[in-house]
Amino acid sequence: MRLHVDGTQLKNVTGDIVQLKGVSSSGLQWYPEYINKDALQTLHDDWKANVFRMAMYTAEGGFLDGADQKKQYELIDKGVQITKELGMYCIIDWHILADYNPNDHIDEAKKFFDCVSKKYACEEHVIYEICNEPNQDVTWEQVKAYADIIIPVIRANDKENLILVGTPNWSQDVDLVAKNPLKDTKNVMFVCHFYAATHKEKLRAKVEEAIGDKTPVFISEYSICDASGNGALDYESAAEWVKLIEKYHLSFIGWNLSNRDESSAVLLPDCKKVSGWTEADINESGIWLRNILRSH
Ligand code: IDC
Repeated sequence: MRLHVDGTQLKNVTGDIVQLKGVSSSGLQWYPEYINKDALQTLHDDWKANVFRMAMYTAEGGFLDGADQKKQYELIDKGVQITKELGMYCIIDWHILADYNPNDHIDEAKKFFDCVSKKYACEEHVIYEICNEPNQDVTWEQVKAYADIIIPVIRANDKENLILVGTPNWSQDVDLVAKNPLKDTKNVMFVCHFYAATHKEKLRAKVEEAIGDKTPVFISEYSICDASGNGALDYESAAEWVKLIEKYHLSFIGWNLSNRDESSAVLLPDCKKVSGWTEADINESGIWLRNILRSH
């Protein structure tokens, strides 16, 4: 179960390359009901997912904006326990977005990651994602300053588990990482997100540049619609992304497990089931995602 980063690759203890593939929750503050054993079992058994990402929004009614923090911690606990039972990995995602500069809530982030890394230090399947998508004018230097504080907080409790670091420009600028490396890069990977109808050759070139510079890249969020999480699906662009994913054995996680009325939601808006979905319950992007997961 234990993972480590070797060069640009994620590996297991025997040194085999590991490709994590799975699904991300939507905002935990909006859709807590999908954090249940049967749902994750469906993703594991039927979708062939080996990782589940828990997107804990900080703003928009999330952890730092009115959500009951105890309940958010309990949900994470539940997800950690269920994924362990199922032999899956899980990602605890500090989902900054509207609150775009991770440094604005660094004290709260320190407290949060100190708490979860203490709790889950012995859980080899837990992965920490310390800032979903820095955006607006936030620079790599600002993200680095944040990461250079949060990573030691985690490492004081948990020496090994994988840590994912979001990159500037809504987690696209992975090419900047090598120009000014973090202080501690052990078992750290850098996040690229793509939405296939919006992000194409230019972003794929950044990923290739980053990997060429020895930066380990992890795709913790993507969809085949546009960057709003909605709009038409772009199968052609998505196929190019799949080629890149295969070429570098990149880990990849589809956005998002919900029945929200948007094309990135993998369930149909009128699907009320919280597990055990059949093809009749799944949205077009979900059908594509499930096929991709099942064939990798
Ligand atoms: C979107 C959700 C949408 C929600 C919106 C604002 O799909 O329902 O209203 O957030 O909170 C991201 C973000 C992710 C976004 C997604 C689509 O990480 O939170 O989810 N997206 O816009 N980055 C690029 C796209």
